[in-house]
Amino acid sequence: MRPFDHLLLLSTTLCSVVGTEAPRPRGVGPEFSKFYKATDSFKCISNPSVVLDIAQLNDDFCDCPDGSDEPGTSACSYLSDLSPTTPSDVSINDSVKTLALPGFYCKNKGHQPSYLPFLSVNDGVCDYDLCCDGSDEWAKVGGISCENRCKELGKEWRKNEETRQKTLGAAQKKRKELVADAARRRKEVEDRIQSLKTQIEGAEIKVKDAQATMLDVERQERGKVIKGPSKASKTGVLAGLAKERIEELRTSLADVRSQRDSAKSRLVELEKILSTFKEEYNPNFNDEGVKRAVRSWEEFAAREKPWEGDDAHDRDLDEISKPDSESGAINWDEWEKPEEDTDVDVRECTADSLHLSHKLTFSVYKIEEYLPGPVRDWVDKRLRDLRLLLIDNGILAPTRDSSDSESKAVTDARSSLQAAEDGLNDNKKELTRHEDDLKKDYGLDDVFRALKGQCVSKDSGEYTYELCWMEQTKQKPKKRGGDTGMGNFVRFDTIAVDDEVPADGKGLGSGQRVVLRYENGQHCWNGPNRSTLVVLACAESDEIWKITEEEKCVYRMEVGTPAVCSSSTAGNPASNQVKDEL
Ligand code: MAN
Repeated sequence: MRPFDHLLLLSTTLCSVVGTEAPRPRGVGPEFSKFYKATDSFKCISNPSVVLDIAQLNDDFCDCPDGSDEPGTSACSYLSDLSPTTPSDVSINDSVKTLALPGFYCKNKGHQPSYLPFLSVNDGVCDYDLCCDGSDEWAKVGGISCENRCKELGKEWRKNEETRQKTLGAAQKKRKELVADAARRRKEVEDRIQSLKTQIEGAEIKVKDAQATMLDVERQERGKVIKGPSKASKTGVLAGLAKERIEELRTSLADVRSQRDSAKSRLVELEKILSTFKEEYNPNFNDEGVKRAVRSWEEFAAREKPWEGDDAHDRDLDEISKPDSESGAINWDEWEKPEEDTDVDVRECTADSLHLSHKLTFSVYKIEEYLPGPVRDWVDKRLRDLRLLLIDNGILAPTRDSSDSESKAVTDARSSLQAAEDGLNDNKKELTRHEDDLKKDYGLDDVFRALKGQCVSKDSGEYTYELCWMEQTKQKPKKRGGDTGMGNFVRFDTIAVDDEVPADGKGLGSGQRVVLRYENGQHCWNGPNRSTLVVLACAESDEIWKITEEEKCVYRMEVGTPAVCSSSTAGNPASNQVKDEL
């Protein structure tokens, strides 16, 4: 416990009274002086029916069931609800045995007044942390004498207090900035929601329009008359034929080359045989046939140069023999792909498309050519409408593209519709995300909205630990290996703590503290999913003070942050902010 901390309030409210009060019995604090005004008798505070002689006050014998007759001794220090009933209690119905006084009152002039537990009164120990004036050892038990150290301790305390107040001031200022930042962010989300709602309205209209266009284009498409392959599709057909032809030639070339190569090796071999024959035959034998053969060979050898390959030509042949997809010489796909269908002249609508038995051309419509432009357009439109009407009523079969593939107009309409629907869905998803975000608990005054996603880390042992506000906690090995998730933020909570605060102020202190619970982290071998309890205390800046693994894979971080430096609204999980911080 930090000495004096809980007495700050007491000191401010009592100091003014102290000067005007009549002398009080030893150990009585100013707020209880009213019970000790009588000069001849004393009524126990919680049991006023018990009236004692004034001499029984502070006589080191516990007479009152609530111990109020011994404010300056330890005689009643044993009292509690569980204390056995004493002979003096017997007559009292419902006697209150809980101590009526908070402890032995130390005036601590020059410092802060304080109450010391009765058990420490005259125990032979100077309790300077609570009783700097040494008044607790007034009986000088064992010859002990506690000097008054209030001047020195009070000075030190005031100095520290000043620093703490400054730090607290700075921390509270930072919190205000965080709250303002959080409000800005909330406003941004709210504004975004508004604009998304407008965007969604627009996107819905776009989708409707795209749907209507799609239906219309499809309908128009059904009503289209095909008059045979267009110029563009003729190119495609030609490209297909050319591709086939080239493939044939390429295969033949490869065959011819392999035949040539085999003939070449046979020729080389035969030339070798003949030249050996010429070297080795016996000219002294008068064999006319042999001589003729040698002569012919000599003539052949003189006339024909030995076979020499042409490497460059062969390389060219290699290149030509490669498929076009590999050599990139011609991109057949580009040529074969049908280009945009040109619209079709209804006047040349054939009987095929009308499902009539005879091949009949409506060349009669060419009469329009004699009409003026606007009239011709009007007639054209009427003809189209008539055709659609016939199709819609099942009188005429809808026209199919000869390849049965979708026309560019339909593809375009379909992609526009898809794009409009995608845009609408994206907007809706984003809207839901922002609306959910606004409903989310970001702590008192929404303050953690400003910190969301920011991370703080600290080295501890073989790991660096990381805390990302409202997101996740991680354990990162310093040497090698991946990060380990120690939990994802789930909610705020509060817990009671009772810790010493070190001289640097980086500790939780005592009281209710806001905590962030991070759960469902990486699974622990032979254990639970990792989780982290992040306990917060007020500090000037975000800092992880301490990390412990309380049990296997259950971690606790003690963290300082300005976000919890003041309190106002009650009821919010994060509203139990620190009142006795710093
Ligand atoms: C790792 C770390 C430790 C944890 C063990 C459990 O070494 O995450 O914190 O205790 O795994 O196996």
